[in-house]
Amino acid sequence: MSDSYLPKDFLWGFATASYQIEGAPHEDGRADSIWDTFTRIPGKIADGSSGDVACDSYHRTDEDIALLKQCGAKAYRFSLSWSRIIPLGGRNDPVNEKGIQHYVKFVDNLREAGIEPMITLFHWDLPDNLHKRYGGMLNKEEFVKDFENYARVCFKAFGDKVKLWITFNEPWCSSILGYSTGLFAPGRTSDRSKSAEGDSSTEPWIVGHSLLIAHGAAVKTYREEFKEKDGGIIGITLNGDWTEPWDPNDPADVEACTRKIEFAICWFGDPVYFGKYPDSMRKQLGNRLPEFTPEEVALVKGSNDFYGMNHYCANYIKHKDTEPDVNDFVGNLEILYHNKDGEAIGPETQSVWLRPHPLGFRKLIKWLSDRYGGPTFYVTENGTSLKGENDKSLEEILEDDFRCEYFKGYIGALADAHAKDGVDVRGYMAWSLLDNFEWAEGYETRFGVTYVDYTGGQKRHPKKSARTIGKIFDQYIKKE
Ligand code: GBH
Repeated sequence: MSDSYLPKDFLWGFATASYQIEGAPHEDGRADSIWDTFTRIPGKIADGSSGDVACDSYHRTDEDIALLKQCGAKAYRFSLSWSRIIPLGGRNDPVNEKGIQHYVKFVDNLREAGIEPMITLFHWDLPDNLHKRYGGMLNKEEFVKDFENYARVCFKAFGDKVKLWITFNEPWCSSILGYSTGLFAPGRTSDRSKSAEGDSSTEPWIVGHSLLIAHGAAVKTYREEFKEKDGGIIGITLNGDWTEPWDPNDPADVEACTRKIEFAICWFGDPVYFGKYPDSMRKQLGNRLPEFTPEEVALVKGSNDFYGMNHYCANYIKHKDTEPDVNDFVGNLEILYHNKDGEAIGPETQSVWLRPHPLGFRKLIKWLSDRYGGPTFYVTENGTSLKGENDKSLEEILEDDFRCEYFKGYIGALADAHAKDGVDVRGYMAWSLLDNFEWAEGYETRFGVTYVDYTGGQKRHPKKSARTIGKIFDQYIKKE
């Protein structure tokens, strides 16, 4: 055991997202989100599934809270379904009291169980009507006003009970996977073999800009109208992997590592902390990357009370000598799982992109802490799938030692970042409380510390990792 530690009042728990767990898509007045319509398009989801039932968590809030308690969780990060709260989405559309009441009760029950709620306003499930009505996230003017209105409705309804707020989960995914590769809703791309519409040379950058301004607008509203009374904090959650050079002796690979992080993370982090996009992005994308007006800089710069960090893995990076393609979004480089000497960055999991490399967590959080002047961090997601898990017997699945080792490695690395590198980190949410609808991968990939028996009455079976996380934190969190 290392001598590293985490602070006394460290908040740890689990994370989920509405569309991935709730089901009940047409209950109590909910309308379609872009994920409801996207999953109906043949070929978009690996197993042809959707979130129609998912973990049925809409009807099983008591069971989910009981699980959290059993794990010893101190906090729970979940997202609100905008489509339950304002089914048609817009600022002039009706607010759905039943949707609000569902979450009020849920938040009350969490608090009664001694579990601190952390709310994500937007985890990708945009009301479909806004997408159809005016182009959704592509339409900055309309989208920013509608998101700001939705955020205010939520602050009003839950602000007295909820002290931790996240505006957007992983804007990179909404922008790139939704508007460049088309792997995620709404599935736009300029590649006509994948979709009939879109222009991936411009749209992802426009969408990213809309999300940043909408984040800034919601934070301004919180600070002006709620913060003093409710005393909470608000930030944005950014995803990003660590990078190691394919050839550490090649300065071009070393430089490409930084560029990769700038394209993946600083695209959003730099505007929030510095009020501008990274130079490397401006250089490659030119005027395809929107400019901030002075009013927008004022909204976005300084808009984080904390940095929400989602982190899963690391990659090797190899530079490219060729001119960047107009559809490139990674920074004109190759992302690899092996280095020059053939060494793997980490073992395989069920997710092609996810190779565990715990030391990368410590390095990345320190790197971000240095770049952004030592902000407070909340780790809002961290976890792993496990190769072949879905094909194993229940008995084997429940002994998920690989996932336990993952959490030991990553939480240990976080404690090192805190105790040895001086990073100000105050919370950690494991992804995820439950196996759930893993977006384009459907139900075949499982990330839960709890096994969900989708065909066996949705029964929940805690895996070994569900019990292990609490023990790990017990070792690291200072007692006094
Ligand atoms: C998180 O994103 C999400 O917030 C969460 O909802 C999800 O369930 C969890 O990951 C597990 O996947 O499609 O090959 O181009 C993590 C960051 C970034 C990981 C995009 C997958 C897509 C790789 N994600 N990445 S690919």
